[in-house]
Amino acid sequence: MRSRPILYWAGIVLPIFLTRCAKEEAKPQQLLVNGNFENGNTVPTDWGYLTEKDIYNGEWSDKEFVSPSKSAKISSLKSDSTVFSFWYQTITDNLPFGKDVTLKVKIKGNITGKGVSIAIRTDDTTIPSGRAEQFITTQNLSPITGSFNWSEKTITLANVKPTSMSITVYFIYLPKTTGEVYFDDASLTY
Ligand SMILES: [Ca+2]
Repeated sequence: MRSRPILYWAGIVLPIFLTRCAKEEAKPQQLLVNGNFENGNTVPTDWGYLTEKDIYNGEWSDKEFVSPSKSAKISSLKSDSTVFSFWYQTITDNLPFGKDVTLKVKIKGNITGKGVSIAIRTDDTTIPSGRAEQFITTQNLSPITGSFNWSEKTITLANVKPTSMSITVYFIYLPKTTGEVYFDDASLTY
């Protein structure tokens, strides 16, 4: 049998390849708003910062960033054995039931101790309340601490429950930590 010319095969393989690419481009769907922390007046819009005590400071920083010219910072000069603090955003629209959601964020840090973690939780209420329906964190999987330049961290929560009414993402400054850390260019996709 004579071999087919290359263009023959290109005519079959290329359309399949291009169709695949088009499908890939249809994804991923972005769930976070203001993931680059650029928008806001005195605080970044759509993000919140919470701490139990003021020993940990959350700031909207213009000192360090990946996308110009802002990021979310947490810092502390003093370590505490129980207190933690975090930046967070809660999503209630267009929840991807039954899908896996992946949180990505770029982090730069100069921290000692337990460090930081990133986490995702779902709730059957529109704001996080009581026990999470689902929860996943990098805390014990892959600790983030030390001195490091901008690097992307990621975690995936599998199979969002159809009873979910909200998904919340967290960038957490853990107890027993000192130093400063910056978060930028966050995304939550499925
Ligand atoms: Ca930014």
